[in-house]
Amino acid sequence: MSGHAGVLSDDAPTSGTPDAAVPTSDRGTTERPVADRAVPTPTSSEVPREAQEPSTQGHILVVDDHEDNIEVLKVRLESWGYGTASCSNGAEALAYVEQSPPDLILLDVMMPEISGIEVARRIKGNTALPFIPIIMQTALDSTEDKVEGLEAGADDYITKPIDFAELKARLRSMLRIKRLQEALEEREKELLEVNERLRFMSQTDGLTGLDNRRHLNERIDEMFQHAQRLNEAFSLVMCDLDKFKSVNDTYGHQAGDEVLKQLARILKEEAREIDRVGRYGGEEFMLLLPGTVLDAAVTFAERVRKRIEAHTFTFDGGSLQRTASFGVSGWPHPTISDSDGLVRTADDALYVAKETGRNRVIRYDGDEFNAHQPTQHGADADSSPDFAAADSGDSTQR
Ligand code: GH3
Ligand code: MG
Ligand code: MG
Repeated sequence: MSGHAGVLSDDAPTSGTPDAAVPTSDRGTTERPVADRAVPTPTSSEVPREAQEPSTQGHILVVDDHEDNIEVLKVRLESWGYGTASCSNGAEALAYVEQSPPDLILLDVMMPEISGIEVARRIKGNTALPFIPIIMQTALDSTEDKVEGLEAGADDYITKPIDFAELKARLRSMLRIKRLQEALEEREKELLEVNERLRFMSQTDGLTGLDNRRHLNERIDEMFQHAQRLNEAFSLVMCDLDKFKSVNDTYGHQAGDEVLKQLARILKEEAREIDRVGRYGGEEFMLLLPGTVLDAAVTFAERVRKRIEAHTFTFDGGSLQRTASFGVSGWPHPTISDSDGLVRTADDALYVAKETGRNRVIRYDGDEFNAHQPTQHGADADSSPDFAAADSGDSTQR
């Protein structure tokens, strides 16, 4: 910073402050516009140092290492209707601002230890703080200070000795900017919230609160790539309620909805935090199990199957029991090279589970699965693919 000795044009204070009390390096604040000061204002002794009366105009923090400068500024600001506070050094100012961010800071450049420029830099660098306009008080001829101050993040400057009419105008202009900035931030916050709500809605199944199909598909791709990158196992479980149509037919759609919600809750409870649980379609659910080998996924599905079998679904006007069928596939597997392959093979396994009697877990490429493949058992190729329609043994219990 450039030297300031004698740079201020108003070295002779008129407020009665003994000259000796004001170092020549940094003084002379506020005294030039004598005419302006003719307006009777409360004397400094009448104004509490931390006048905190709420002000609609704004709360201004005056930072200056000279008590007399602070007093004169505070008296003036309060006479204009602003609330004020003051700090006499940089460290104090930084602590104050973090504690209770003011609406504006009137900041002296020349201060020992932490300069005003450093204070401005730290305040503007603190992203936790709201936008606080900083008006630097600089020496009249110190272009260097002005440039440095503005680069440090100060929003405006005013030269000493301060012209109060100019100060008043600059305060108003800065506070206007602050209000605009706040309105903008508020709008931005609202937009972010709306966006977040929309994102949630676009990814979530409205009935069960689980991931919806679109989100599941995105997650499978991500998780599959992640598994490949780390060469880590990744399994997928498809779960479909058995004979669910008859729930609707017998008890009505609302009862059916309630059953789906309760099933979703069971699946969520059984899954780990890192698993993804979603509703793939009507009464078909998908579970993505990262870091899980096929054997473990089959064990998991079997546990869920038993829990569903033992569960009594309750709804307004009754209760019922239901079973579910499961298809499980896992990567790595020689015939599975992408996420589509993982979904398809789990779906194929689910199909076999339905075909072979429901209320069971079938693993892709396991013995039971292979025993029911058309290529190995030609006759199967002609069997009806619509197992819902080809309903023989209703395995559900009520
Ligand atoms: P399967 O054992 O072969 O799976 O037989 P299913 O009756 O469960 O299967 P199907 O595909 O024949 O019928 C599914 C039923 O699920 C038909 C449809 O009305 C019902 N469903 C799908 N979505 C919803 C929903 O959101 N709420 C309700 N209540 N029912 C639904
Ligand atoms: Mg079903
Ligand atoms: Mg179905």
